[in-house]
Amino acid sequence: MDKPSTTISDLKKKRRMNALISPTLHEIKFNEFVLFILEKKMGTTRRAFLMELARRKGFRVESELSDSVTHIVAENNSCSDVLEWLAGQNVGDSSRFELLDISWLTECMKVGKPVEAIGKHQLVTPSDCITETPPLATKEVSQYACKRRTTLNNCNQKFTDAFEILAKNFEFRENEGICLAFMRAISVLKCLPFTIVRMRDIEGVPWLGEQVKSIIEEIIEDGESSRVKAVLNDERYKSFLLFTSIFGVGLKTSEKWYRQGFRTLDEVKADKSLKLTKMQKAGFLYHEDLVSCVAKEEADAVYLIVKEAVRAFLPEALVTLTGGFRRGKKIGHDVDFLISDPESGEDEQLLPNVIKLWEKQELLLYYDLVESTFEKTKLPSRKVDAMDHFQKCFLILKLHHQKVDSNRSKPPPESKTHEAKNWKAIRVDLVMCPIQQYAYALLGWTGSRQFERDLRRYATHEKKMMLDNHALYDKTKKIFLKAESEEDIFTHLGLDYIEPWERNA
Ligand code: DCT
Ligand code: MG
Repeated sequence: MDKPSTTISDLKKKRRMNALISPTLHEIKFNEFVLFILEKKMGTTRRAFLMELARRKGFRVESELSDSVTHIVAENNSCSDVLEWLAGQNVGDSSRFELLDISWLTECMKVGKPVEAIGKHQLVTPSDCITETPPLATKEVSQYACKRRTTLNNCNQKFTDAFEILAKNFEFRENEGICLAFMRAISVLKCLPFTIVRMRDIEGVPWLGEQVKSIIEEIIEDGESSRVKAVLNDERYKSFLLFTSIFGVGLKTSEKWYRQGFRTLDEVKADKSLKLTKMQKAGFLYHEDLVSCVAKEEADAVYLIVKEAVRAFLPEALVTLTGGFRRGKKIGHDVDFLISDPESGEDEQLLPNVIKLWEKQELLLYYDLVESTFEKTKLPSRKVDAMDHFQKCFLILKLHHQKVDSNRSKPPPESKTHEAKNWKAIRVDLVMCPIQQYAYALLGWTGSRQFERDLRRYATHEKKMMLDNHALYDKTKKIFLKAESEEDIFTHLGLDYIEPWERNA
């Protein structure tokens, strides 16, 4: 029998759908994104729902694949699926579109604004991540992160995300050994220029033990790891994740609160008998801002504020953005700066002066000034994770929206009716170092942590040298090696120079 022609109920459904799809008048808040949501493998109803939701949140969403579309969002489609579909759409050069997975849109909807599209959100084109045969003999992958080039283009995010969760869980259980094993696996997987699709691909890759391999195998076969799933449901893991998200709360405090029976932040907040440190009080007060990551645009705005304040006292001072942002990251949990003055050499008064200035300008929400304990003759620390001895200040700064790039500076919509909060709290680290130590401090504060750990391990085990954020000591010659630039330090160590954006190990 033929399929019956369109019924009344079909027509009604279609009308309902059209009503949903046709753009209702919502204010467009994020002009830099023009979205198109792919119906293929998603279905009309879900697509209509998502389009409406995104429009309500202030996104511009096109019903048709018009010339203005910048981002295509797809669900359950691989990059090749989308490219194949685009090929049939007669849209010319399809490389102008950013192809994103639905997980990106979901995250945007959660926070009510665009989040940065990172590796896991991107439908990576096959040319970026080769899936056929590994292009390099994996035996050539060094055991040292400082001998590998690791950009932000992570072809194995599916695996590294899983291991990040497992590593964190062992960190929460204070099992450093297994935690480090997972961190090393994450680090080495991030440098592979191909996506692992079969176990043969990782033959000879260092740091992938039996445990790690069995998890990789499970993810290849089932798309997920049962161990990761169990951790995500684990009560201790969930509570520790919440507690440690508070600035000033580490493992010790989390353990204490967990033992006291707390499981949520509201439960902690409700207990008025708890003694919180000054840092934790600030942590709770600005929690919402501090957990919403710092965007590059915000980091750039903070840079201008820091530079202006520093130069008010030391006009010749060097102010350098370090940490993840120097490695090219588009988001971070804080903004790190290294300050040095070629003129005065050392100026212990600079940070106190900057603090006073910001207090006067009402920009300072919290600060902790740590005095220098640096001694020029001291040998570099043997500890891989030792803190350095420079004078530094950990602070929370008030960043006014108007200081950030105009697109992002729009206050949230409720500001029209309420007294608006027109700023965001941002975690900032300032480190002051003598100019002679500048190259070492810069290398140390640029990270990543795993890169730094391996630089020190390499210096110790391969070169009989000792490296930290202040100096490099040659144990055979019994001399400190001077360096004017990071390149000098790599040369002293006999390493090829690795650019900051290749240190995302
Ligand atoms: N660092 C280090 N050892 C530590 C702490 C920090 O080598 N124990 C270095 C590495 C990175 C740099 O200092 C800045 O530290 P973070 O801000 O914690 O790291 P990040 O890479 O900037 O990451 P995020 O984007 O989360 O701020
Ligand atoms: Mg940082």
